[in-house]
Amino acid sequence: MSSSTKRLSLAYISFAALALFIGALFGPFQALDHAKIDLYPYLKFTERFVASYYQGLSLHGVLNALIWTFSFSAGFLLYGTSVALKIDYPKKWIGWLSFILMFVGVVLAAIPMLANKASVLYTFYPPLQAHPLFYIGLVLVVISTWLTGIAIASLVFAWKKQNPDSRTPLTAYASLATYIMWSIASAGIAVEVLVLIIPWTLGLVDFIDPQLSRTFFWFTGHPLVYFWLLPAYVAWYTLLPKLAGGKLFSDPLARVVFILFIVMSSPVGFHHQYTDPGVPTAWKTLHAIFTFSLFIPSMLTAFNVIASLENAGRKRGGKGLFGWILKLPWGDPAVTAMLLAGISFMFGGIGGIINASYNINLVVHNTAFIPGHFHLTVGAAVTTTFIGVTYWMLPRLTGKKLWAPKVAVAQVWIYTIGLFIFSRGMHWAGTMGFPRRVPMSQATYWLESWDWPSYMTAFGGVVMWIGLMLYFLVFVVSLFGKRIEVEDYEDVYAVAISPPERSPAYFENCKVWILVAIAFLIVAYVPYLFSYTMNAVSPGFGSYIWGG
Ligand code: HAS
Ligand code: CU1
Repeated sequence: MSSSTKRLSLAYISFAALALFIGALFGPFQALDHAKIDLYPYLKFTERFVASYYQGLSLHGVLNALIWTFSFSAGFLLYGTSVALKIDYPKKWIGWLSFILMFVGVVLAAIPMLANKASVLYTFYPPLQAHPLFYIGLVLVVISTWLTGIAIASLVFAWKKQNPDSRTPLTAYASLATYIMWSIASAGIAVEVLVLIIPWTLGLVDFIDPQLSRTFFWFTGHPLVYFWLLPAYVAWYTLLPKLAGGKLFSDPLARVVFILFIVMSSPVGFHHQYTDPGVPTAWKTLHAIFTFSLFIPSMLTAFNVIASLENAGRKRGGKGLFGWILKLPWGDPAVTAMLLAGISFMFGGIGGIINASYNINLVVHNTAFIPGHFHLTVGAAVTTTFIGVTYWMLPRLTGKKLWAPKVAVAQVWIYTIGLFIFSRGMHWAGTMGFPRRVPMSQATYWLESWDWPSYMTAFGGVVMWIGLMLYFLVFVVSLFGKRIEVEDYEDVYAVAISPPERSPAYFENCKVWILVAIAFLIVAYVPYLFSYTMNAVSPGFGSYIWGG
């Protein structure tokens, strides 16, 4: 593997970690605010940097939820695919162009955010309006993800040319599936930003349709969470069983999961809009049903990955119903991170079922329950896995030994324990009506029953931050560590008990799955969008187009 390939992946994961570092600085501010402790005034370094709750929350959301995840996935999946296929990038310039676009996009978006001109949160719901640079920056970031998808596809197709009759190795297969899913899903946000928002912020049109914007946003916004999750699944399926000392239970079943995500990730956006006016109940119900079908690939993953871990634990001498769990290599920071990520996701997934239930959603929507849910999912399942992947990948990219693996193990535990306390507080408060997206230190109302959960949220949030800071410490010190020998194309991935050859040949044909995905999207959105633009409820788009 050329050193340029490794440099690209190292650039991506370092940039990701930097985004996480800056974004996470605001975490304790948010968490403490929930206990009515407002530290934002202390951040007013200059006249221009007017720190506010919403500015902090926007930086936190954009940098952690979008940039850390996108940039890390690119670095991990490009490298992972290249190792799995044992070939170098055929088109390196695409990878580098993609990185440059990501970098420039983040800088452009950061300028208005730091100037408090884009405090619109990571969901940027109109009619909240940010400076145009913010949206233009995000467009570049999304284009960068598409280019990464092209780079991965070009790797896979180059390999396929040489191996026309073989099954694509699972890591490469799943990485490509991740980017295919995302390329289809991101069409919604492309329409929202390019057609609706940018012309409006540039003053070319003087209206915006909030309802329609939200629909396009959530068209992408739900599959977005799988764009965060699937790279973590790649690690759970292909790295974790091997690192734990066992085999993957079933390779074909893993492929089924990624196919289901291509097909079903997108037609579900209305589960974020159950309470919105203007979307008929029938459409919300349809999306609720589709959402429930989306549990299947994650339940299959739980089954497949836990069966693989059991295989590993028993090989290591584990006995009894649960004894094998203790025998897993808990001293390896990469393994511990992924195990704790998986355990977190069991709870995060249960929360997802609650959110997705149309009627119960009315209890939790817009409450702290939702950030409780997404810190268990993107904050734990995804982030902790990426942290574990860093501990595995960093020495391979740099040729330097990982510094202090014991500190790394402690880091993962501290972060997870903090996150559990934080998230328990958020869920608990949420069920008692504690609002989300509200600076509670400024609120003129407070229920006594919120006291304890908000202390838990504040305390847990600070512990999480300490855990993350240890991650950056291990990361940075490792860059200056002792040189070690690394093999370029060593066999790092798990062998499967049920091998890839058992999967049917049509699993290899991504065109079919893309078409099925588009068909589902047409059913889920086109009739609704047609009738909505004819009879828009919020003034704007429909009346403008149709003159009604
Ligand atoms: Fe969600 C809101 C429904 C998964 C993230 N979600 C959000 C928001 C975010 C988010 C960020 O239906 C807030 C957006 C905003 O700002 O408004 N979510 C779901 C459902 C799932 C789900 C049905 N969410 C995720 C994932 C996320 C994420 C993944 C990020 C990565 N979510 C919702 C709904 C809302 C929502 C509504 C809107 C709420 C509202 O009212 O606003 C499902 O995909 C979950 C399926 C998961 C499972 C769990 C399987 C368990 C596994 C673990 C195996 C264990 C292992 C470890 C391997 C069924 C795979 C073993 C270890 C040993 C030691 C043995
Ligand atoms: Cu969702």
